[in-house]
Amino acid sequence: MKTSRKTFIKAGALTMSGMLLGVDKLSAITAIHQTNEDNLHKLQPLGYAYNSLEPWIDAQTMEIHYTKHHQAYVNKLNDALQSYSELRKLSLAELLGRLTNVPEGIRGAVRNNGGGHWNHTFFWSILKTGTQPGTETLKRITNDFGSIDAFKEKFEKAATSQFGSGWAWLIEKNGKLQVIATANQDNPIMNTAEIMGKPILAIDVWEHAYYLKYQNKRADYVKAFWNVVNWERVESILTSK
Ligand code: MN3
Repeated sequence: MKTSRKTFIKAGALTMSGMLLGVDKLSAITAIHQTNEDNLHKLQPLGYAYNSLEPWIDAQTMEIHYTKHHQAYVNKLNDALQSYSELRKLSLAELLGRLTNVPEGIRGAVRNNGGGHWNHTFFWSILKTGTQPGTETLKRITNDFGSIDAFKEKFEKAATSQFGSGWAWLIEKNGKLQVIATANQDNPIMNTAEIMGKPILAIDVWEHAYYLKYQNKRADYVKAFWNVVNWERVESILTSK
């Protein structure tokens, strides 16, 4: 490996120090850390049953999505990092926040699979039935979008109009909320992102996230998503420094 950890961190820190502070804290919340002695990334426990989000997201989709798709991102990320012991010491958020410093030979694999691991870990954490937007969430959304309905409309539009596979996000950037979409497994904590920010909420619009139940009707899945947003978690992310 040509890039030493010190050089790698220094180069990243020059442009990324402010942002990294935020994402490192976020990664602590979502516990995306490789804690074993081999520094391997691991699939985190889902924390709820596969059928918890029925009828809006079906148990079979959840099981395949988590045990097959998500696990595959984790495995391929570990494969890519196999001969890069220094990079394996970094948290996933650190790795993605300094993606441009990752050696070119594995950068694509880290972007796709590290992104896939981070995005899904985050996604599982913001899903729950039966919650309502909190006080701060309502205040911030109303302030930046006009109303909760105006926000939902904007988010749904980003999710349905994302061409092919990708994600729609609610992010915070410079203290303001905004809606963005990313292709494939890209996300707003990557330093290659067009718009970087702190992820507050996200929806996976890859077909594997909805096809078994909704087939080609992505818009129906996106509408149903509002029934499974964990607003308590959104409130906690929004109010965390
Ligand atoms: Mn997915």
